Amino acid sequence: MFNLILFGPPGSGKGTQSANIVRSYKLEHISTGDLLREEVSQQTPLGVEAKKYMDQGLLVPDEVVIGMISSKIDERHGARGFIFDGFPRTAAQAEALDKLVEFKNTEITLMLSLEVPEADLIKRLVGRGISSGRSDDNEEVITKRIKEYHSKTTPVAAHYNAQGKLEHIKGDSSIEQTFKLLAKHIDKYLLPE
Ligand code: B4P
Repeated sequence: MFNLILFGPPGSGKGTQSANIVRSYKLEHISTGDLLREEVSQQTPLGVEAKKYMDQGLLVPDEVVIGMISSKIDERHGARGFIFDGFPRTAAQAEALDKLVEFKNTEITLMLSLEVPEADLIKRLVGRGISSGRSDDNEEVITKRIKEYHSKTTPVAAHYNAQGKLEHIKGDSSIEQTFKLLAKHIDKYLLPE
């Protein structure tokens, strides 16, 4: 199995590039952001709880997110591999993911980290906020999300770097160009279908 973590700050293009990767490599896509937004829109108890954090630009508590991921992996057994988009976002989530995949007799193959300057991130997310109406895409909340990323999420890259699995990708060129850079790394393990 090929299991990829697509990593990077808010607005770095994880969701955008996941769609391209899934199309080419037929991996199962697990996006904690999408799963949480789905829970919020359906007003489930989990969604009502998660919304309080998301609207403030804060991370949703680890136990909520980890439980959600575990059941999604189980639902899609027999997959060629997974792309984890927006997960793990804390050291505790990374440890939980390593255990989950080990339990399923597989492991994380690779982490690709999208690097984009902060000014570009803010510009992209403000733009997305205008077109999508997402409640966490206004300048005040975006600044908090980037702060949260630096304090809680960047240690996750060190975790996979220590395992020799981290690659940095320049993510500030066009969507097509960025995909080509990502594909170069994925092709070492898996060919497009
Ligand atoms: P996410 O849904 O993961 O979203 P994101 O980080 O904002 O965006 P992403 O990097 O996917 O950017 P995108 O491709 O859309 O998280 C939302 C919230 O959910 C978090 O703040 C948190 O509260 C919660 N959450 C999620 N996972 C969690 C976890 N594991 N633990 C705890 N809480 C969690 O791109 C952004 C914009 O840029 C788009 O408009 C796109 O069109 C544009 N764009 C992309 N690539 C571009 C390029 N190359 N050039 C120009 N524009 C580009």
